[in-house]
Amino acid sequence: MDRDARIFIAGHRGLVGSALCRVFRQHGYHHLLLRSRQELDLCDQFATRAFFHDENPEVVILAAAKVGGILANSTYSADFIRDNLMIQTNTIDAAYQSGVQKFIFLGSSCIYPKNAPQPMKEASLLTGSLEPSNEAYAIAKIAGLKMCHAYRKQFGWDALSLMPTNLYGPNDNFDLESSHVLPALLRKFHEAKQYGTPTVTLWGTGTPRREFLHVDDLAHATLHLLQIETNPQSTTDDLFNVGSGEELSILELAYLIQEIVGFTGEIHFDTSKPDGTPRKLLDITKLQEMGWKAKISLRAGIESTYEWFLQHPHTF
Ligand code: GFB
Repeated sequence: MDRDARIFIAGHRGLVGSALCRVFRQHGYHHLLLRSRQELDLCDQFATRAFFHDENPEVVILAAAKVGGILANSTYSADFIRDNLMIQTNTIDAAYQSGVQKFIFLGSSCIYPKNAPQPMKEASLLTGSLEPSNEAYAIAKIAGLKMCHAYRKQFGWDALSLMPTNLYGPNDNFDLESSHVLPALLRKFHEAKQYGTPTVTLWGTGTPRREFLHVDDLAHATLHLLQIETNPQSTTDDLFNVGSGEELSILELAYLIQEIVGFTGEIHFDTSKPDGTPRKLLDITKLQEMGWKAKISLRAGIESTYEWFLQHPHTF
């Protein structure tokens, strides 16, 4: 990919978009087109079309999305399906119509069936029912990747879809109601240590297993795919899992975060809160065979994210 390419990173202030900006700039990609939500509302079809018409990006990475943890997903399912369908439909179509050469759609590992064989291959898509707690979000993401697939098939458009596992890192959401588990536990253990609280309460039973990926590893995977020549005529190679290949239980994650933060009290469980899917490990063979693998260990990633959290107290 040309270092002068005009790259639109949609959602550049979020966890994923900010990592993309960081990593792309490190690699010399300087012509990044960035718009805050106030400057460009991707739910607005006319504003989105006008932006593409005026700015003519060559490459687009769609990292703008309505996202959240298990509770936000199940409580606000209408918001999750509506906003994501609008953002992605407007952006994908406007990008195609304006002549964008390469498009990357970002989804999530929750697109795969709840009971898919583990680790989950790309071929598991649409082979069974989804996990109910995030079905609305998953349906929107499936629609997005299928829309990219259809544009590729009908128009020969070079659109790829990446399905990352549970992400974490700088600029994550640390709000205890709407966040994912990793930032929530960093904050809970940190505040318990700070205020001398004897216990920290985890949601659910602690037994579900999850795979975590530092968001900078996802940004490198995205760059890796953009730098490889892919065949826009191929309709089989347009969906890629992105993960670390390692999983652990939520309780094991809690022990690790507790140690990194230095909390010495007890862990309790609030079993009135949902566990969600029992296991969610991605099969990453496809991307590995193309020469990519994650580099940041979970411990190192949590340590640096905790450092970031301490340096950005205004985020919580
Ligand atoms: O990260 P998380 O919210 O989402 O929760 P999912 C993962 C697991 O951690 C669940 C448990 O079993 C939670 O019950 N958990 C324990 C906690 N303590 C906490 C806590 O304090 N906060 C949170 N949030 N969880 C999401 C999907 O699923 O994963 C999205 O809802 C998306 O659609 C995302 O795909 C990556 O991993 O269950």
